Amino acid sequence: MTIYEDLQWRGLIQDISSPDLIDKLNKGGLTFYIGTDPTADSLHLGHYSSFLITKRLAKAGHNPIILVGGATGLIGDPRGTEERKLSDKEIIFHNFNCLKEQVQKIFPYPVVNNYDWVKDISVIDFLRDYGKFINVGYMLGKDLVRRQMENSGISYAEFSYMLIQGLDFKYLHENMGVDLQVAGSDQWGNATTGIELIRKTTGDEVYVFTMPLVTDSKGKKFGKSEGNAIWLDREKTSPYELYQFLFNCEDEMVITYLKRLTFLSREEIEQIEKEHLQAPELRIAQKRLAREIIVDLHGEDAFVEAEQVSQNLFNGDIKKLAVKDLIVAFKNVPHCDIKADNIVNVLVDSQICKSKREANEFVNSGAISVNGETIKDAEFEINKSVAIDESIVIIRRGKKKYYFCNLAK
Ligand code: 485
Repeated sequence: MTIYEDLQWRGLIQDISSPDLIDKLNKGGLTFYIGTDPTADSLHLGHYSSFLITKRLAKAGHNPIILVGGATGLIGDPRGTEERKLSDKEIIFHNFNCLKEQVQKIFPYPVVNNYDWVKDISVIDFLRDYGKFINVGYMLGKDLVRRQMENSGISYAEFSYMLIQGLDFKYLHENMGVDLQVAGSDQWGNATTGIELIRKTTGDEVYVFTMPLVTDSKGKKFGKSEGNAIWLDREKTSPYELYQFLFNCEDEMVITYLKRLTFLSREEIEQIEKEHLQAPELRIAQKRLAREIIVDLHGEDAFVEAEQVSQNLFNGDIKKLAVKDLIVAFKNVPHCDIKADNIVNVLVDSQICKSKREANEFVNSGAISVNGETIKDAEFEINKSVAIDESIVIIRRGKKKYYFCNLAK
């Protein structure tokens, strides 16, 4: 299988700017770049899925360069919806440093910053050297620009964004031998502006290919849990949380994710697919997806630990869990504040039970557990020595209902 066929099989090709690119991809030896803006201090799972292309193409003999857009981050790429708020320069520079460090850990390739070559371009040179070559009609034809104009209007700054991404391509072509830009499909307009600029100013032919954005079965962007991004920084999204997210991904999408987010071969994925279809409830495919991604991002130990945390929770061994994992694991259960008291009073005060009578019944029938241990004694005292880290009490009522209680100091 050629690299192009492999990319196609993985569902990684949305559009290519010219069919000539197919041969060039299969031959090897291209220098290419992919860019991101430092809008946050960490990349998320969506970025990960796109940036993996660097490793795939590197394996096929190409040379990746990663751009973190210190300049473009100060302007804002039009999203097609509403105008972005400008971020302070300090924040963008801070984010740049965070992303650079993070990217270098995960993707061992040169990182460049477009701020280095954009910051000293004068307005006059910008308009003469770049603006002069790009027709407004061409710019207005770009999908995201049109959509944003129709929605909330677009400022001149965001309208000009594509010119900066275009001049980046030209700069990297002339100074670092870049002949290809790879990006998600939303970047088609920005990336092809570079092709146009380079063709008009140098006569050279350069290439773009875009990848479909990874979505869930309803077409929503993949990599968000309750609207929050799944971050690659383990301080923001712990390996356990990442494990949970991947372990719970949809049966009908998991094979697509294995193709797009791992380096498993076609044979391996087809084998996993067979097993998955026979017994989806075993979550073989989801476990493998979690394993591949977490090991790649955080290492083998982090994966083993995340799996262990899940196992402990499943078995009710709550006391074995670290406080940070407890907080994540019980993020979505009701939270309440409690005072030291006997179990019956605690159950009533926290409204876990409606009345003392009900609380007594639950306790007597063995339906209440505290930090994983069944409590049958109505006089059982909840206090600091019972709480995890002297402050957290996980109460379970019945088989499934959990409550995360903070014990007052
Ligand atoms: O020369 C460039 C300057 C900036 C950029 C790229 C080349 C960044 C680009 N405009 C952008 O906004 N990228 C997104 C980001 O930073 O979050 C995402 C894309 C996605 C994929 C990913 O970056 O929306 O499709 O390309 C890597």
